[in-house]
Amino acid sequence: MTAPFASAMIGALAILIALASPAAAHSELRRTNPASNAVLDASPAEIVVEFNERVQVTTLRLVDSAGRQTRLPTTTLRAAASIERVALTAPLAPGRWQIEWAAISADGHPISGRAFFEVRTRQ
Ligand SMILES: [Cu+2]
Repeated sequence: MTAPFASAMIGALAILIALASPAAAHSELRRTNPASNAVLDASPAEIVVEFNERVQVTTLRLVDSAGRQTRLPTTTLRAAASIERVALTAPLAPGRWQIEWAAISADGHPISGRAFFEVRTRQ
């Protein structure tokens, strides 16, 4: 094999490998707080979504069991960060809650997800 041919082969291989794994470039959710499926004895003080790299969170909201939505202010839209943390100004009522989030991945793609948790009624 000649040297130019060998380097052309390596180049073609690199392109094939890059094409084979486009989804690997998406940013990924690391955790939420409260964690998905958490059952809490009291309202959380804050809502946190954390990613494996810097993203821009475009939507962050809480949905109660009746479907009422509360939009939370995000700070990573202007300066991308791996963590979005929003302190709650009022305690959450007992019941089932959902965290809905959407973000622009570091590679420019939209990503979104949801996490469910429950605040238990005090005994
Ligand atoms: Cu992507």
